[in-house]
Formats: sequence, C-alpha cells, structure tokens
Amino acid sequence: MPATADPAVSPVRVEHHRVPLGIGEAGPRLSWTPSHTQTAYELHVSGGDTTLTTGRVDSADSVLVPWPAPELPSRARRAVRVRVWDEHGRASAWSEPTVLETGLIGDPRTEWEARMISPAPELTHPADPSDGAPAAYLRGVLTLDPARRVSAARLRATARGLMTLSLNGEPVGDEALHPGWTTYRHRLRYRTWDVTDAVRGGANTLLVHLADGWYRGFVGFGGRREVYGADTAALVQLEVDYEDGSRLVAGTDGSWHSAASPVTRADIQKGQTLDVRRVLSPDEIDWLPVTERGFDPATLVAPTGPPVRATRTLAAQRILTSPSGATLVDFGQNLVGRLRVRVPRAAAGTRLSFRHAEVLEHGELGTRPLRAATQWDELVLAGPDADPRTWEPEFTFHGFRYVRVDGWPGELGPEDLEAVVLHTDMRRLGEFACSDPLLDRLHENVVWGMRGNFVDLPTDCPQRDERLGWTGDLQVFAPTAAFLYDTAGMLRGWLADLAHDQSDSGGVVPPFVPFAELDDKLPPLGAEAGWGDAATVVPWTVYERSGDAGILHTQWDSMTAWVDAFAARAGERLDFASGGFSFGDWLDSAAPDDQPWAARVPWQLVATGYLARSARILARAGEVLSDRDPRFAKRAEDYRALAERAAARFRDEYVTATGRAAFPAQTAYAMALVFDLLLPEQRQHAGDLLAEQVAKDDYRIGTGFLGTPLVCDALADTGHAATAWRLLLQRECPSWLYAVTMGATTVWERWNSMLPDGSVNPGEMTSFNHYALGAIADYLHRRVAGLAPAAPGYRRLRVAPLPTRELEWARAAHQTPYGRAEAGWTREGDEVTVTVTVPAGTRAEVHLPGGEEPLDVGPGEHAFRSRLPEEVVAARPPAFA
Ligand code: RAM
Repeated sequence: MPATADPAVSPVRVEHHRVPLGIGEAGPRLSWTPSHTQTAYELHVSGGDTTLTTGRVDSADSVLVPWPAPELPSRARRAVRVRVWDEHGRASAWSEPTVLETGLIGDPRTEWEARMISPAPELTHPADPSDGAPAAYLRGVLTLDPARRVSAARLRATARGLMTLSLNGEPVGDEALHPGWTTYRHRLRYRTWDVTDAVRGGANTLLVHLADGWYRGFVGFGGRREVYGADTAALVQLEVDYEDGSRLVAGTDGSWHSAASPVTRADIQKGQTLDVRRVLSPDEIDWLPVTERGFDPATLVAPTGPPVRATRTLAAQRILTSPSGATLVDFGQNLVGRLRVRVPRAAAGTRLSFRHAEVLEHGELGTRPLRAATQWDELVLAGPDADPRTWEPEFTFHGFRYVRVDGWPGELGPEDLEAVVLHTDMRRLGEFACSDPLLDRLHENVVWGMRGNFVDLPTDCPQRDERLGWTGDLQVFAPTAAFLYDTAGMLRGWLADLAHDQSDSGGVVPPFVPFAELDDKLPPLGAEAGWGDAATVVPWTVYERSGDAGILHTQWDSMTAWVDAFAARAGERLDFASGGFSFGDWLDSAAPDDQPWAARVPWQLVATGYLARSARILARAGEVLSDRDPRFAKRAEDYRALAERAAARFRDEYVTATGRAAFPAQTAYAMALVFDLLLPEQRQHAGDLLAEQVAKDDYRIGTGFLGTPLVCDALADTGHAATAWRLLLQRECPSWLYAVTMGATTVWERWNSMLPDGSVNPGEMTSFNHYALGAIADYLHRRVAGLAPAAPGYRRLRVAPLPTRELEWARAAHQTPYGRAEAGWTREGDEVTVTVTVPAGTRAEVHLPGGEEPLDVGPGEHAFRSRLPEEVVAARPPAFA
C-alpha cells in the first residue's frame, strides 16, 4: 500500500449478513475493511430519532465491533458510516452508508398479526402416496387506504413447506427453497422484503404458492414423509407505513382462500410436475376456504445468513443417444439445481419427462445410487401457444450431470435446456490454483461439492434419498468451507438448530441436524465420535476463520453439553468400553463395500482422540471467553484436565512408549499427531512410522472420513512433506486424484464410488457429490500454498508453503475480514520464490521452505527467495509422476 495514498475504508458490514434487511439482532456487530493500518475509528449512526457518533475511538479493531448505539427495537432503520485514521494520523473520508433494518424482535405474540393458514386438505392429497403431493395456492386481498401515501412497505413470510410469493402479480424476492429446513419445532425462519414500490392504494392481492418441501415431503432415507406434520401452511404479514405516521399490519388469516395448483406433484426427492392445462385465470379458479393453524410465534427467527438462490446457469454440453435409444443431455458438470426448459410448441397433453442422475453406467442413466429419490420432473403442455414459454420447477432440486429426456417433440437441441445452479448464496472468499491440472481439478471439484451441499443446510449429499445435515461431514469439511465461502452466517443458524436438537436428547448431538426420526431401524441416539464433535469443531472453526468470538459464547452451552455427554459415554476410565455401533473412521478405503464402519482403527481409538480434541477446544474457548467473564477460566481449566486425561488414555491404550501405534494405520498416527495426543519425545518417531506406513500402503490413502483431513498435515509436521506430496499426487485408487482421472467433477463419497472399469460401486450407498473427502482442500490452502490464520480472523497470518519438484507454482488467496491476503510460490529448479500479500492492519509470520529463520512482515506485497527443503530435494521422485 503506497503510504502516500489517502486512507480509505469499505462500507460497514452488519453481523454476517449480505443484505441487512429484517435482521434479528438488536445490537448488531459491525465490521469494515480499512485500506491502511487503522489506529482509530469513528462510527456514525443515524435514523429514527437517533443521530449518534462514537467520536474518535483509539482502536485497531475493525471486525465485529460492538454495536455503538442503544439496542434497536423492531423495524428500526439506521444508516451506519465509519471513518478511520491511519498510523500517520490521517483520516479517511466517511464510508458509503450501510442501511440496516431490524425485523420483528419484540414480543412475537403482539408483533405478528398474521395467522398460520393451510390450504383445504383435499387440495394436497398425493395421487400416489409414494410420490410428491400437489402444491396449492393461498390468496388474500389486503386493502390499503388510497387516500394516504405509503412511505414504506415490508412483507415478511415463512411456511411449513416451501413457498413462493407474488404481490399484485409480481414475484416477491429471488430466493429459492424458502424458508429452507430448520428444526421447525424450535426455529422457523422468516424473511423480509421491501415491497414499497409494489403496493398500491386499494386492493392488493397476495398469492402464495405452497408445496411440501422438507416439512411434509420425503425426507432422508426410510421412505418417510410428513415427518414434521400432515399439513403445509404459510404465514405472510404485510406492514405498511403511511406518511402520516400510522401503520397497517395485516396478513394471512381465515379470510384467505386456497385453490388447486397446476403443480400436481412437488417433492424435493421425487421431483415435480407442472400440468399447464391446469393453469387457470383467477376468475376460473374454484376458491376454497383455508384453515387457521395453532402455532407458536416465538419459534419465528430472522435469517442469520444468505438465502438459497440460483447463482449461475450452465449450458448443455452434449446431447447423446444411449445404447437403448434414450436421449441424454450432458451438462459436463455434476451440479445441484434444476433445469430451465424452453417449452416447445406442441399439442395439448404432450408429456415431457426429465430424469436426472449424476453418472452414466454402461451408457445409460445411472439412477441406482439415487435409491428412492426419483429426481423426475414432468411438464404437460397445454398447446403450442400456451404460457409459460420457459419452465423451471421451483419446489425441488436435483443432483445431476445427466438428464434423460422423453417425449420431446422433434429434435432436442442444446439451446432447449439449461441447468440452473442453486446453493446458499454465500460470499466467495477463497481461491486456489497451481501448475498441476489434476490437483487444480480436484480443488474445483471440492468447490462444486461445497456448492451442491450448502443448500440451505450443510448436507452430506444432494441427490439420493438422504440429503441430510450429517454432522460428521461438516465437522471435517468446515475449515475448507470457511476458506472458500463466507459460511459464518449460515452456520450460525445451523448451529442454533444443532443446539436445539441436542437439548432434546440430553446433550447428545444427533448424527444429522435438523434431526428427525426417519427410520425405525436407526440405532438409539448415542454420543457419536467425530459426528457429535461438530458441536465444538464447527463454532471453533468459525471463530478461527472469521474472528467471531461471539459464536463461542452463543454455542458455549451446546459445546459443553456435547463434551459432557461424550465424556459420560466414555465412562469413569475414559475407555469407551461399552461397545455398540459407531461410525468410526467411516468409509475407510479398506472397509468392505457393505461395511463402511469396518475401518482399520477401532472406533474407540477415534473416540478417545476426539474426546481430547473437543475438550481441548473447550479449554481454549473458555480462555477466549474469560475476557468477558472470569468464570469461564475455571471451566476452561476443567476441560483442559479432561483433555489431558483423554490424551493420556489414548497413549496408554493405543501407543507404545516410543510412539508406535497399536493399530498401525494412517488414521492412528495422523490423529495422534494432529490432535497433539503424544508426548514430545514420541512425536518424531510416530511421524517417521506414519511415513513408513504410507510407503507400505504404496503411497495410497488409507483412511476414512475422520482420518483423511489429518494425514498430510501429520506428515508435513514431522518433516515428511515429500511423502505427503506423493499421497496427494497419487492417481491410483484409493487416492484423491483417482476420481479426477476417472473424470469426476465433484468429490465422491467413497474413494471408489466409481470402479476403475467405469461401473458404479455395488454398495447401496454411493454418492458422487459428497464433500467429506474434499476436506483435503484445507491442506492445499494452508500448507501447499501456505495461507493459514495464525490468529482468529487472520489478524495474523502464518505463511509456510510446501513447494515440491512436482509443481512449478501454487497460490491461494482469501478475502479475510481485514482485506485480501495471498500466499504462494514459484519454483525454478530448486530455487523457490515465496510471495505474500498481507492485508492492512495485520502481520504475517513467514516460514520459508529452505529452513531460514521465520520472518515477521507487515502489510503489503512481499517476495522472498528461498529454496526447496532438503527433505524434498532428497526424496525419491514418485514413480507415477
Ligand atoms: C452415510 C453418508 C454420510 C455419513 C453417514 C454416517 O449416510 O456417508 O455422509 O455421515 O453415512
């Protein structure tokens, strides 16, 4: 940053919101990004009857700074600006104002006038109980006094089910799959829209289109629907402020009407049918009464993160004819979303059918892995000129790369279909690139896997009859996710769900969140190592990556309840002796296809390691929180003692005095090293034995979900980066690059979801879009390129790249809360140049690969000459490279 440029500052960000409209925080924290190192700031808040400035505050803080004004009531609108001073005492100009507005944060029983209403029950009976049920319409007319001028109008809405909304014939908002899936009994998310320009004096017509979604449709495995309730329902409230200061609040109630929808089946797993012949004009519609539903408005919550949206479209790449003669469309990318179809001109009654799948098997659509999720959409035409001219089913989503099209009149062209990509519309933060095209593609596959599985909630997979918020999957993937996208807002919401679900079961975190009893065959809830630890690891990761210590405070009770329940399962001696089923190092590459739990290491080993890890996180979280309240310090000590006991227990049971693992396997060593469970004198030997183990395993990965993210770190930490490189660049199965060589465009659930001969793994659980094994991308960011946080929110960076002779360069960039950071290296021969960009107000510790003394550098761009580490130079080049 040239010192001569005047300091400048970004607009203020509000909590983790992208658009702070209808927020739930009465005292939202504020962040901004100064261009220069900040020594002081001033905040200015105006709106309502408030105008307030903090005056100049001597502080370098710019991330999640406490709200500087009195707590906000409902519907408060404020403009917030900031200016900053740099190290030379120069002030920036005031930032552009950010306007924030609260939602309904007072007593929900008085703030919500609207009632939850359901369509007439006969409208939503499924024709076939094993398929989706029809959607329905709800319609109401709200009358505004035409004599008064409107100054502002807001619409707030939510549903038991999925909804779209229109006001006076115009669609409201661009969200998809609203209101998503939360633990409905405790939390039902509403959104707020500014509809000032859409309302008019006199009658205003609101139309809700309502479908089953997660609330009433098929959820998870086991073929269950109506998991939350037998009736869909919606709640819509319109609030109009007139210029004379009066306010009208009206919404859904018994005066509304319901009607049949032309969407004759709609389900997340099964797909959707639109029968255009049933599209009627309002005067042809047979309006039926609605039913008011009892409902606790205290469950209504404002969103903490962005909504699901269509973020891009992909064109069809190829149209093929399969061996059996079917027409197949290939989008070239396994993705999550749905089709947008250019509706052909054809006779009424023509049926177009679209079946979606991730892979082809023997040239045909590979639908077996979908199990009971048919992912089948259908459009029934009403004649050549009938509207609509394009169609996108709004109440479903599919995981697919291929679509089988039946019934298309004439020849299908690539321009007739596009794929609409849906996911939670988080801000993209991180990038990685390197000179190896396969590794680059692996990273791209991880990004696609994240897109496809961050669809309102973080799921394991987006395609088969599962799509659940499996806690273990997120637990391992959270660091990668937090680097790639701004996950803090979305995960805050999901962690609130986790805490509720957990309190329903005495602190035990259910294996997926939101939890639902899906299958009578499921074992009773038990403390599940590596899965339940999402309760500690996810908030800790959010804290580490975003600097949000508040999340530790909010989640503290959930975090401690989990560790207490987990320790209780371990028993007095922490020996996890009671047995029973556990996922363990799930999907170990050595586990038989039909026994994903049968890993090389016993689950008790994994559980003891995780107990130490989670208890240690609590010890550290307690220390962070002791700044606010000294009582946390005592709690921190207790959890530190528990962590040390668990680590000692791990050593006693699973490690010899010299550091040899009792179960010689990659996961055993990697966990011992990365979770810091060993004595200092055992570490190097354990690292050497891990490298030996990897060599014995023929430089192939030998871990499941839990061990996978740890192995390369453990190797690099003990001077075996070259071995980590051989694992990373391995192409034979099992390895990360094996799937890439098989043409994968997303990360798979199993190391061998597709077998080398192109057939699909025979196991009944085979997804081609699972993010868990993609957790290795965190290593690519932190270690390969060398961009890691050394302090929460990257207020300090640790740059310690790991170059190799196999690559010419690698780099990563991340939009930290303080600004853009970058790290990377280029290599010529054995000479390496390390480049670093350090954001204003932060510093970096740089560990050069040649073993030089670490450097401490300030903001700006830096380049350092170094060389390959001895160990990498000495290493034998991999035979397969
Ligand atoms: C399967 C999936 C999921 C995993 C659970 C334990 O349903 O592989 O990702 O978390 O098992």
